[in-house]
Amino acid sequence: MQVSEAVGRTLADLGVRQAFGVVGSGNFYVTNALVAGGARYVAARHEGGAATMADAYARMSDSVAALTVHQGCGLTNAMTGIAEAAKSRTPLIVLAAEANTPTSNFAIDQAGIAAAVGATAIRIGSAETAIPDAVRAFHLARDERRTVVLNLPLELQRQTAPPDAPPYIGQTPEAPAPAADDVAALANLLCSAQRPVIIAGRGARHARAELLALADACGALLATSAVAKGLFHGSPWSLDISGGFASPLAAELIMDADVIVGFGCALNMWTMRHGRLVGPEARLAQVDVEAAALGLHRPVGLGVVGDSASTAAATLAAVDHGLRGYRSEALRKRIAAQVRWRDVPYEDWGSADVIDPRTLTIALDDLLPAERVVAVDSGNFMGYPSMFLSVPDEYGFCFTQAFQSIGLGLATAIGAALAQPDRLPVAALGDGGALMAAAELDTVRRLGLSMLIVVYNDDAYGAEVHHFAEGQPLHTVTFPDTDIAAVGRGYGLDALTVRTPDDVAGVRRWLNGPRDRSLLVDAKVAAPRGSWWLEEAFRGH
Ligand SMILES: Cc1ncc(C[n+]2csc(CCOP(=O)(O)OP(=O)(O)O)c2C)c(N)n1
Repeated sequence: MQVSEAVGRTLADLGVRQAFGVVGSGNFYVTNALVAGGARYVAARHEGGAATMADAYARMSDSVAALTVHQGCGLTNAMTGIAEAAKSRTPLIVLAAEANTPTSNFAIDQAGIAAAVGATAIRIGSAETAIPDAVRAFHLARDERRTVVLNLPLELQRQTAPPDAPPYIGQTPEAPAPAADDVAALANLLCSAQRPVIIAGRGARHARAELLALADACGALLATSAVAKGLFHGSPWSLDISGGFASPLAAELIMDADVIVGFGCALNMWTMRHGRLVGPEARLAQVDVEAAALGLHRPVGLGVVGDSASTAAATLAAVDHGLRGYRSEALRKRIAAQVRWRDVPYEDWGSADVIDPRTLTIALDDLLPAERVVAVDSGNFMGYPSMFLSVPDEYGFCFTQAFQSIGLGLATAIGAALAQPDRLPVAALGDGGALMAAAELDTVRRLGLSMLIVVYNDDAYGAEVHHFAEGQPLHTVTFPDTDIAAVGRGYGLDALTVRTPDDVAGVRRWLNGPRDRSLLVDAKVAAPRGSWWLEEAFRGH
């Protein structure tokens, strides 16, 4: 078997089921070998899109995904998405062909650029080590949650790899169990709290049941970081997202907490609003599988190394049960009536020409089936879908924002749609992010997805206009009106221009079927001022 074939087959045997990429001469064979081994391959129209599709697929399927790219320029095109995946600790394998002759036009320092964005670089060292190298890449991705760039030197690819034993798959090693002293300290902290709040992050997405039980025992309220939105959906004690997207009531209750425990959550500036959500008397604790994560973003009085689910379960066994904590019947009613953003009164900015983005998003929340997966791009608009659309669980929201790049939202929605095929995929984009990634509208059509793409179109880089302009001329960040609905039709999608609440009826008609094509909504949105959450978030940007 040739090296390229052996690598593709090995990864497929290890369980890589989904790959995305752009095929060129150098990654042709390895991609075909992956497919021959049983993986599905999706051809994106740009490597940047392919990288984020793979990232989102991995996040929403809890599996290792693959990205396959041509040597040199294929990899550089993918770098923004790779950086996002690496910062998010997404288990992803980037199969990157590599030109090793310095005079090749494609030659660059691939290990160097991978390392520069926080990915782990591995090279197939020889034909003899091809299979063990591929196995190592897989284990680094799955077990250490690394984004691994596996470089495949061109001159090795056609050599013969010696047959090797079938790859050892094994289980992901057990996450560390918390130390007994730490569990006792955490239990004491929670038992002593009058108003405890548990905040779950990405690292606790698997720990819903354990955290709900622990919160019930000690009377805690529950919130998530943005990437874990949906985790506590359905609990009457859920405050939804903690941070800039928190509703006024959620923010008030978190600020009043006397104990905050982050499970698998960095408690970073976004989740804690630069610390403003931490009251002066609040005691903080943090649980994470990695010691280095404890206290990294803000000091914590108690740091526990441990897996979120097993730590929550062990702590449950150690706390007194039936504590009242933060909970009361009056508070339950207040949360039910006020915690959702859509229940917060606002003055509508709409006119005959433009729709208020809140009115639009609330109307969509009413229309769309509950079983949905929402992907959000970056920009001034981004809070509207994040705050006004509810999602059924932690697989209902895919937030590729660790690198704060615009242009990742559409590819995120594609990857999430394939990982959650029974849900309605919703891509929420700004006009800037949508046009940056428009090539992937072709991928949406080709895959036959039934996706709702909502473009919050203010004909501007609204984030810059509202948050950074400070008296600057605006011609570098504003654009003439663009008919993005026509762009969508050009790619073979259904499309609709929305200016008023009545126009949203077109979405209902599409939902009623046959939905054989995706629908792009070009929503001409009112943006008389910047979004309040970014005003706050960008202080000290
Ligand atoms: C790749 C990249 N380029 C530039 C930026 C800076 N930036 C942040 S938000 C933004 C504007 C986005 O515009 P749009 O998608 O229309 O959303 P809006 O802010 O108007 O709601 C820009 C250019 C970025 N974050 N990422």
